[in-house]
Amino acid sequence: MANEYIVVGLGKSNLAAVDYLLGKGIVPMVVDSRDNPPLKDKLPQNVVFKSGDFSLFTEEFCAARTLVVGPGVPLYTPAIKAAIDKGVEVIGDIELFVREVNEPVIGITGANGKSTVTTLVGLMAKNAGIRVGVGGNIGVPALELLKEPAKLYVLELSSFQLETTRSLHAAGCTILNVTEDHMDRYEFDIEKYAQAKHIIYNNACHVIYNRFDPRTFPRDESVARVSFGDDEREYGLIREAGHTYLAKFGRLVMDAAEMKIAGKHNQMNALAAMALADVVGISEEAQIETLRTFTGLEHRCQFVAEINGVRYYNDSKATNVGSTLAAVDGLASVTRGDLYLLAGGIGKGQNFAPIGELLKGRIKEMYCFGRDAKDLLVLGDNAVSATDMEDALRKAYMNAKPGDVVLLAPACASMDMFKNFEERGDVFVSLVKKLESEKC
Ligand code: UMA
Ligand code: ADP
Repeated sequence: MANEYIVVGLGKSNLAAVDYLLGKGIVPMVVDSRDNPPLKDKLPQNVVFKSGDFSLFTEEFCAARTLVVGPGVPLYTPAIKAAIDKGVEVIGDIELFVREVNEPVIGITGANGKSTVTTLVGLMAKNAGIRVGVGGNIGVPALELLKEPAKLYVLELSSFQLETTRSLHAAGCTILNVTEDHMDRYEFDIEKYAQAKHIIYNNACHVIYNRFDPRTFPRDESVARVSFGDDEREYGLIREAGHTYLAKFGRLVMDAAEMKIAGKHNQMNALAAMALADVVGISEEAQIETLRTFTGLEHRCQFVAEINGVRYYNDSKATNVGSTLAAVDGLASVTRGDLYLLAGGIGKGQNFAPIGELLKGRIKEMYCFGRDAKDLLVLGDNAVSATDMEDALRKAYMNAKPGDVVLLAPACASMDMFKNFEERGDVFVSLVKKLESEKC
């Protein structure tokens, strides 16, 4: 007999999906392309697990009622595509989640800033006394949030997750920005990546978009919308007497200098978070309190140490070119001398040319390591090869003078040399600390 439900790819979101389906009395079959995916041991005994290239399962996929596909598995995988062509329902964990909950959902996507804005909105709700669940791409699978029912859900949504979601009716949602990332999953076409992100706006009550990034503009004329951006309109910035204020429709809300997270990109993140908070009625008092106290997430332009007058920053979460540019820009105010960049890893098919522009002035030297270092090394004579991150750091340490900044903001994914961006950041922090102790 055909398996009604097949869970494709055993990552943490699909482990939560298995748990959820079992709770509904549905016993799915689970397949993974890896022989021993790390979470295999967590599957209950009564769940059949099969491993192997997905092409081996084409017939089973085509005979299923529903495939629940993990975000790490592309929908163009031939066996999945065959099932789609046969009319099999293909969904992901977010679709299961939004079908289940009746409470308002806020959805946040974008190439960069998702985790920061998701965290800010979650904290704003919490500070306003609202029982809130925060999850999605940020790391806590959405279905796990059902264990502690909330009155409001704030979800970070990746383009991969949105591709398998169709029933989201967000109370408020945003595409923060669209710059190149995951190009290898989107036929090297940024418009295809943008299209996946636009799924978040379908049937939304309120859309928040970036008025300086046309790729984020809602394409449905009838949807209620409000924008954020770096001018005085709507949610914007007003500059007065040497100060920059976060403002709503021309009204000053708070001095941006009161925020602990720096850089213009974080001012944009704050504006987007306030706009989202407003659509679900989170008090302005809670919004301001959150923006005043939030010190930023780990691995995002995190200050690590000052050694011999040189400041070291960990921005391991900069996994694409846009985020590296934002990090360099954001650190401009603390860089009294030169900036040295550590970059490299898996390039995901991005165009690195904007980093080449920075090498003409803003960046003194860039030390390149990892699988796609060769694509960075061609950007300028001041792009220098390093064998690994430790070698890159040593080189920066040797060259930097008091007042300079050394920044890890790799513009690449980490999985060629590390488990994930967190491990990459942790290794960097411990190497910097080692340098600091050697100096003492
Ligand atoms: N994999 C295989 N074979 C399979 C299935 C998966 O090799 O059969 C690999 C994938 O290629 C991937 C890993 O296993 O490298 C895990 O993939 P998954 O889709 O099962 O992922 P989960 O563990 O469920 O984690 C996912 C998100 N991962 C991805 O989108 C790749 C996590 O985002 C997210 O936190 C989690 O769900 C909870 O919702 C991570 C991420 O890198 C942080 N996201 C991308 C990004 O932010 O740029 C989109
Ligand atoms: P995401 O979850 O989308 O990866 P994060 O909030 O984790 O975003 O930030 C990742 C990195 O992206 C940050 O360290 C910073 O360098 C950069 N960044 C954050 N917000 C923005 C933004 N609004 N625009 C461009 N880059 C940003």
